[in-house]
Amino acid sequence: MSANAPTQAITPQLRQWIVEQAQAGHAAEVVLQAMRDAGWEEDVAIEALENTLREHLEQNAVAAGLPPATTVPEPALDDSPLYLQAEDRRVHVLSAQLQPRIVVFGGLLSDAECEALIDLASPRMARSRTVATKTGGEEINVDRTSDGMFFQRGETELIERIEARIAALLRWPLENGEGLQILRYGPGAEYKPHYDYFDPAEPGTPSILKRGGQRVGTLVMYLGEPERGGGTVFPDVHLEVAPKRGNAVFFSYDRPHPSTRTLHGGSPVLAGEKWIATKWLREREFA
Ligand code: PD2
Ligand code: ZN
Repeated sequence: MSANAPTQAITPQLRQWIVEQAQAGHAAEVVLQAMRDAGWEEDVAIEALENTLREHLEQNAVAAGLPPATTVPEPALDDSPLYLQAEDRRVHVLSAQLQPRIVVFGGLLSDAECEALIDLASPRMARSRTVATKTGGEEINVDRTSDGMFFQRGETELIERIEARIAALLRWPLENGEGLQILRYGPGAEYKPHYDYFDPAEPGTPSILKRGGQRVGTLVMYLGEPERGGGTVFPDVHLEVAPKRGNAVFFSYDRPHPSTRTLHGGSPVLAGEKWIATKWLREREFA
């Protein structure tokens, strides 16, 4: 747009026209070309299209009874970079998909960092507990046969460094992260498919949400490779991520609802031991 061109206004009539075009099944490219032909600046037209359709979908979702969408962590992938500089480390972008948002990173952690985390956690491992959504307390969960522990946020210099790296990579405040959770899966151990957000229908959820609000994203970092098995699976999209040491899988969910298609699990370890560190990200400061 030239400096002194009048800003083109996105009127209610234009929004309605855009929604009608989408409902009639016209592709975004076709609608965009029609707007260009009518004299709309390209960047204004794209923004109007994107915003209008996003708002329209959100209105439909809420009208259909879904919880409202919220802002989620998001790495800077707009111009398809092969690497992202995350504070002190250059991280590889190995794969990215939009819906659901799932990104696989390579080399987020060094081998030495993975080993150090395992060594720090080992003496403190106990059979995994998950938040008991019925009461807001903790419980042993039969769906998770791994052992685990939580670090405090910033507990050691190493953890502080990794947390700062994650905050930069995912562009999400460090303070909104839960403490790192370490899990160890031996042969046969698994984590059955589940959602990481707290189910709004469970009676314990309101008390959990007082501290930091909903979970909106998960980063699973692989610290120790099993020999076979132990991939992270996303059944709704038929994806399995290999648990390669130093790599990580990130996914986000903008509302606590299965429509996010973020059902995921840790498949059974078939041989060897799998170690992971999970960073769950909340909407607000997790104090
Ligand atoms: O170990 C995994 O791959 C896994 C699978 C599902 C981890 C988590 N969820 C988690 O930590 O939330
Ligand atoms: Zn999970």
